[in-house]
Amino acid sequence: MATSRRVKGIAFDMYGTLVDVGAVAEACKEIASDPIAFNAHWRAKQLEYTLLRSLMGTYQDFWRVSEPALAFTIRRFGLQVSSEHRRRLMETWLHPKPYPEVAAALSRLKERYALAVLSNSSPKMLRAGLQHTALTPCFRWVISVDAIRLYKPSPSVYQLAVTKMKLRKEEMLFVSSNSFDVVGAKSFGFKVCWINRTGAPLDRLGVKPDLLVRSFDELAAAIPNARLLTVPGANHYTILFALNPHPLVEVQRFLSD
Ligand code: LAC
Repeated sequence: MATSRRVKGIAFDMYGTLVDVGAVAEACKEIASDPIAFNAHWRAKQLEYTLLRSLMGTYQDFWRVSEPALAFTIRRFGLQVSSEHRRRLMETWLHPKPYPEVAAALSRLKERYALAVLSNSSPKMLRAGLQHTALTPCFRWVISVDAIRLYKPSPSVYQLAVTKMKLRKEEMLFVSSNSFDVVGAKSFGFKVCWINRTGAPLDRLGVKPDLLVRSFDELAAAIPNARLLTVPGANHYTILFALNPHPLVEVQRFLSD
């Protein structure tokens, strides 16, 4: 028999989800002839270093991981970059831009749900980024992996959100635009919404999100009337039932993919 539980809390990834990391690509224009490729490489290296450091048990915070990832990328692209330019590039992480619809959608969601940020980023970067975007008041918790010195997608990180928010796993929705984070959170046991703005393919790791939307507007429209409905045996998918027809169509299309 199906069981359903109301969503009580929502935890959000930060970079690429709440705020636009494309803004970092803008800054890369000053040093690289292909700033998009440069930025993508830097971002991939940053992620790789978080994974490697988690596996090696040699945690350093996200700022300290990002600097050597930048140095590697500069070398990889054969560039000469002054320390002043490097500093400016790093500082773009402290001044991100929120996606345009995020603030209004969070204000709506905040009325009904306890909201948190759960990020691989360091406390200093999170404080600066949330202040810069004026999103700080939207969140009851800002949770950095720094507390446990491990990075997402380690299950310990998702458990940290459960512990801090004092909710059951089943009462939470996790929202991310990053495919690795979507599959990590889903595999931990969260209900997961993937905000896929670009139509990116999902990593093939055997799990899929419960809800697929293209923006925070679609998320905010979908969930106020939603119940999380767990249907045993239905390919282990949990379908987020929404009155708004549009995301539901997307979910059905996605689940049958
Ligand atoms: C986050 C980025 C670093 O967790 O993926 O906010």
